[in-house]
Amino acid sequence: MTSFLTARRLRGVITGSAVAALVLTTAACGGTTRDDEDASSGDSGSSASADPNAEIPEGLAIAFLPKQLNNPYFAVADGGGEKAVGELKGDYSEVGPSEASASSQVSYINTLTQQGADVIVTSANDPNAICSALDQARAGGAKVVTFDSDTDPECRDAFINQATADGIAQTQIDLMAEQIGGSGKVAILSATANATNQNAWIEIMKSYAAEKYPQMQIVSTVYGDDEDEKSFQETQGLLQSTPDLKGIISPTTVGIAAAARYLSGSEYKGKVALTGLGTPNQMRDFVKDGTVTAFALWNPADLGYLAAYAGAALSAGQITGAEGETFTAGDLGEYTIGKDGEIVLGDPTVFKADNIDDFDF
Ligand code: RAM
Repeated sequence: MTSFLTARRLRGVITGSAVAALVLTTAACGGTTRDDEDASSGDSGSSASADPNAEIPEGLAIAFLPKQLNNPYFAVADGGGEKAVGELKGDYSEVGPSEASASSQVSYINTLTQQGADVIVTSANDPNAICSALDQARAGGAKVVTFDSDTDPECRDAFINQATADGIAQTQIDLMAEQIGGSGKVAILSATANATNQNAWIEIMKSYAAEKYPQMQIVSTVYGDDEDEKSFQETQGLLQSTPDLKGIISPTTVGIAAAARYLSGSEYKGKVALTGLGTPNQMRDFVKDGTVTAFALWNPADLGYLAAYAGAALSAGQITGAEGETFTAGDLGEYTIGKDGEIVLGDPTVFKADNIDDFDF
C-alpha cells in the first residue's frame, strides 16, 4: 500500500511551507496557557465516522516523541512501540529532547509535520505548550496519540493512559501508609512542575491521603525535573528541611531511583520509607538492600505497543477517537475507547522482594 503513503507524504510536502509559516507565528508558545482559537483549528477526529473493517496500510510513518530521551522508562516504552510498528509493517522513528521542559518538544513536532508523519505518539511535558504544533500536524493529516502524559484532550485524537489516575495515585498512598503505619510526615519528589500526568496524580494523592489517612500529612512537593542529579539533591534537601520525615513518594522512575540511591548510602536507609513509580531494573538493588520494600508501575513496553496500534487504527480510519469504538492492539487484544478519547492499558503492578525478579525492564 505504498500509494497511500506516497499520497500522505506528498500532502505533507505540499503543506510544508504553509506549516513553516504558521510555525513561525506559533512557536513562541511555551507556557501553559492555550489560545482558544487554536483549540478549534485541529481536526477533532471524532466528526468522521469509523470503519472498523478498514485495513491498516503498510508503510505508515509512526513517530515516537517521549518527554525526553535518555530516560530508561521511555526507552522501554518506545521499544514496545517499535515492536508494534514492526508487526504493522510501518516505518518507526523516535525523536525527542534531552530535557523535559514545557516547550522542548515543539520543534520536533514541527519537523515531523514537515516530514509528513502519519502518526505522532507523544508524552506531553505540558498540557498546552505543544498544542499549536500538534494542531498543525493534525491539519496536515497526521493522527496524534498521547501516552503516559496527556495534553488538553482537544489537541490529540486519543490518550493511552497507563492505568486510571485514581488507581495510580491511590496505590502509591496505600503503599506509603502500609510502610509508615498510616501516620507521619510525607513528601513528594515529582518530575517537572508542568507534567500533566504528575500533577494529576499529585492532586489525587493529596485528597485521597487526607480522606483515608488523616494522620498522614503530605508536607511538601519538590521537583527533580526527571534529572538524576537534581532528584538526588532534592532528596537530600527534603531530609535536611524535615528531620522527622517518615517517607518520600516519588511518582517518577527517574526520581525514585535517585532517591533510593541517596537513601541507601545514608543514615536514613530503612528508616525513611520510599515508594512511588519505578522500573524493576532500576530498583532491584534497592529492594534487595532493604532501602525500598514496595513500589509500583505498569509495563511501559505494553504502553508504547498499545499507543502504536491506536495510532495505526486512527490513521486507517478504524477508529476516530470517539467513546465506545473498539480496535485490536496485536497481542494485547481488544480495547474500547472511553470518555474524552482515553484508552486505559490496565492496572498497575506492585513490585516487592518476592516478585521483582520476575520482571526484566
Ligand atoms: C518518569 C516520567 C513518566 C512517568 C514515569 C512513572 O519516567 O516522569 O512520565 O510516567 O516516570
